[in-house]
Amino acid sequence: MLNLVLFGPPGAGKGTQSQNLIEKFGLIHLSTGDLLRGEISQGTKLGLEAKKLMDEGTLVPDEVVIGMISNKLDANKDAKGFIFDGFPRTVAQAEALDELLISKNSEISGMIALEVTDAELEQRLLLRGKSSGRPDDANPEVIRKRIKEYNDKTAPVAGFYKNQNKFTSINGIGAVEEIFKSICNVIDLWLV
Ligand code: B4P
Repeated sequence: MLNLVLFGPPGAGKGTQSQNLIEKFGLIHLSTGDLLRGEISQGTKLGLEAKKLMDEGTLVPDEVVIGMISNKLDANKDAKGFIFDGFPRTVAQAEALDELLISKNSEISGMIALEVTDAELEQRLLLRGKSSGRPDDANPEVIRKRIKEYNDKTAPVAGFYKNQNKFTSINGIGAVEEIFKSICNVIDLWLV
């Protein structure tokens, strides 16, 4: 089973690369950002609570996102594997994910981190904000808050996978197809 954690700061290209990867490897895409936005558009209680935090660039509580992922794993028992996009975003989420997978006789194959400079991230998110309608992309202050949340709470997750010898970092700046090739080269090594 191929279980990939696609990692990187907001706007690094995790969602963009996931779209190509699900096609090539037949994986289920689990994006906590997309799942939360789905709750918001359906107007659920969870969505209403998450919206306030997301609009200001703050992470949603661990138990909320862990619960969503747990439900999705249960609902896709026959999957060939998963791409975890935007999850885990804290060390507590990474520990919970390991436990969930162990209980299903599975494990993370590896993490691939997309390296992108803060200046490039800000530019990409502001550009997307012009057309996406996402409140968290439209405002430079919120974008900086998201990058700070990443540096404070999410960056340590890389260490969690480094300790397990499951961490690879690649350059996330350049043409989308070139970055996709670099990711595939790493996955091919795992599949040997
Ligand atoms: P996410 O939805 O995960 O949003 P993201 O980090 O902005 O996305 P991504 O890195 O996927 O960027 P993309 O490919 O779209 O999170 C949003 C919020 O949800 C968080 O702030 C948080 O509040 C909450 N949340 C989500 N998961 C959580 C969790 N686990 N725990 C707690 N809270 C959680 O790319 C961005 C832009 O760059 C696009 O416009 C794209 O076209 C462009 N781009 C991509 N690759 C490019 C390239 N190579 N060159 C130029 N542009 C490129």
